[in-house]
Amino acid sequence: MQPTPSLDAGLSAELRERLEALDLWQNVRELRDNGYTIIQDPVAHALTDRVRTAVQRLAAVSEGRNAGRRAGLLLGRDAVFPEAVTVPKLLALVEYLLGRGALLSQLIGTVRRAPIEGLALHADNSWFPAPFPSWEIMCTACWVTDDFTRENGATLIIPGTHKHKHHPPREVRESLDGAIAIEAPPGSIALWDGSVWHGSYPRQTDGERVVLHMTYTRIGMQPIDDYSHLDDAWLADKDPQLRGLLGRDLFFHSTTERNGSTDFDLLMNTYRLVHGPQGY
Ligand SMILES: O=C(O)CCC(=O)C(=O)O
Ligand SMILES: [Fe+2]
Repeated sequence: MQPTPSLDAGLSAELRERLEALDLWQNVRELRDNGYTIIQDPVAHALTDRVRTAVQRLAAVSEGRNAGRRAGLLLGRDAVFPEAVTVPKLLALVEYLLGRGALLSQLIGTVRRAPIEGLALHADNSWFPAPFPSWEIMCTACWVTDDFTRENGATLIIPGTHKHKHHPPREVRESLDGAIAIEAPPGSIALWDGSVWHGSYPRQTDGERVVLHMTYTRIGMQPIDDYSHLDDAWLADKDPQLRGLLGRDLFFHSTTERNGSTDFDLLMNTYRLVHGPQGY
């Protein structure tokens, strides 16, 4: 058995200070021990009504097993989304899980109404074959815009299963042994790593369950959404952290037949993003 790592093992001084200032050590402990946590950030609470309305407005009927309404590729589709993906407590915990320079991977909205079946148990590392590495590849944050309770179709999760480092086996997918509901009021952001096993309960109550799902991935991985249509003019009046979240100044794909190599300035910028301004 590996000893339980200390909470701040391997974290940069800058991140430790940010986690301290934002009062996030309990959330860090929960991520380490359970694979998920619930974030209460005043910035998120202030945006929640706009997040809910925007997802409801944009969500269209989708076909298939998990029928319900969905909206995708959301970042440029309402002014609230660029604000939503940079909530300070969320970004600090994303850095705790994924390291410096993490990328936005996917932004979708879902609207679920009874009767609707729950989501099957899975780990979000869906695009990565097991075994999962000891570090997290990606993480998912779900913005709760109405009460998350079991009857309302909350996310279900099996705490601690991120330590198995593989996809959930069939027996557990069927038994849901150890599953609990993530109970949380509107304005909460439930954050889990890519390894923990989760799904959702069927919704049994009236009204709409509206969730914004925000996925981030470690630098060097392939994001799911392609936001290349959001240009520098779109970015100009946004939080500068968005450039980083969109991987705008990375050296990937910079080799051409002409230059025969990667772009040196972008390469150095990528190094700084990964290793911090002082290098390593
Ligand atoms: O909708 C839910 O409760 C869970 C969705 C989910 O599995 C995810 O966003 O990764
Ligand atoms: Fe998931």
